[in-house]
Amino acid sequence: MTSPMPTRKDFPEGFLFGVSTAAYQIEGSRFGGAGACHWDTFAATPGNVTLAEGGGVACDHYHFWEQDLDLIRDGNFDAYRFSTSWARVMPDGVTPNPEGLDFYDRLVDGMAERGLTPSLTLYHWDLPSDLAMKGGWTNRDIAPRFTDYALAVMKRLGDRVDMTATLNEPWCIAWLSHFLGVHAPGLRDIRAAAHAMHHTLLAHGTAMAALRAEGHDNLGIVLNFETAHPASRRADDMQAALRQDAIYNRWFIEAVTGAGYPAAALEGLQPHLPKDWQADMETIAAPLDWIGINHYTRAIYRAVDGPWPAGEAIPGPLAKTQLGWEIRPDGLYEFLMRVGQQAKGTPLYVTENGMAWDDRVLDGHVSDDIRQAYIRDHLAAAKRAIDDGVDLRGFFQWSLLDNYEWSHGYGPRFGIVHVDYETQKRTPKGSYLMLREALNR
Ligand code: IFM
Repeated sequence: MTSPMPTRKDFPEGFLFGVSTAAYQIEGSRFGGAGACHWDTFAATPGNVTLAEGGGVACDHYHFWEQDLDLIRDGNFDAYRFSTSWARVMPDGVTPNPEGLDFYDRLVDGMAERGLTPSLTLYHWDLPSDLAMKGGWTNRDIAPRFTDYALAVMKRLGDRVDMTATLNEPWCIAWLSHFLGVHAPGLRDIRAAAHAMHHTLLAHGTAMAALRAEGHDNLGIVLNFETAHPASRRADDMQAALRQDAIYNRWFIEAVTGAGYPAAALEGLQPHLPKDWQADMETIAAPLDWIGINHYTRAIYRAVDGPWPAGEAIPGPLAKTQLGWEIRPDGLYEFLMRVGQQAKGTPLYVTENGMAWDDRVLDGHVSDDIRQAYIRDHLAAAKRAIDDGVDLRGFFQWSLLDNYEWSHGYGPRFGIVHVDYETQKRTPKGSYLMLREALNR
């Protein structure tokens, strides 16, 4: 049984309903003078990405952006969460590309013309290759480089964007990419991972201070959270789940809210962290105006033999999405309550939530009943958290469009709007029509 669809009037006055995207996943990295980024080369390396697909063309949003903004406006959404591509704004990582900044200028003006609130994310994973070659997130120098980039973007757009996040999902930037090796640069090395776990946060804190010094406000960070349940009540399985929770769900939120790194993660990571990391913790705990929560699924962990943090995810019993991710809306409620406590006084946003399905266009329509149920249940979970006292200010669907799903290529379809990648035709799915009706102003 699924929840009835909440409507706009079930949420507090001024609550922002939006959609989210990310530059590399939709724009087309070969257009507009963008430089190479580490995803271009990661994808071009055999074995990393399904069909070795990259973001060269993607949804060609670089040319279709007006039509895409029209879709957001016509869906009765209030806000658009987008990211700027570092490799488009600074093709070599340091030198501004006026053509790239002009593109985002037009995009933000286009939002204003359509009455949409712009929510900017400065880094959603397209690291310029020249910086990747210098060690990327494993090199401490990334903090000043990222800060310069953030300042350049905000100098141009800061007068018109309403809210700005430094990083999207530092767990993915650091752990998924340097320990699990699933995302660019595809490393599997605990020292590289520990350095990236620290340097993402150092870059965030350094940029926050610099942006504030320039008078920018409404600054935050977007973190992803995934429930980690133990496979059994056995002590070693419980330990594996707790370690996973510490690395995934505690490391970043505790550091940015001033609680430091959790002991359950330091136990294994401390020997591999950069020297004198403790001296950076104050910078990392820069005051936040808001926190973004991305939530999709839960995972079940069991202990395995091997060096720290030894544990592996096993399939769970719940209904699953196209990617095999379990559907569990209670997890969203639980994390909203948990982060609401950890960051008391800081407004929260659900900055991403959605699901992949193998959607097809039939007679001009895309029926995605399973996504409609997913959206209803997750909006109901968010409403429950608000009713229970959480200061939640908005909810962004992932994603506006079907798009490039990183190492899975173009197979998984997360959009509420279907994209035909041959013709670039956009077809609103049933979920888009359901939301349009529920958000009717
Ligand atoms: O597509 C991604 C997005 O880039 C970051 N958050 C999770 C989404 C689905 O995997």
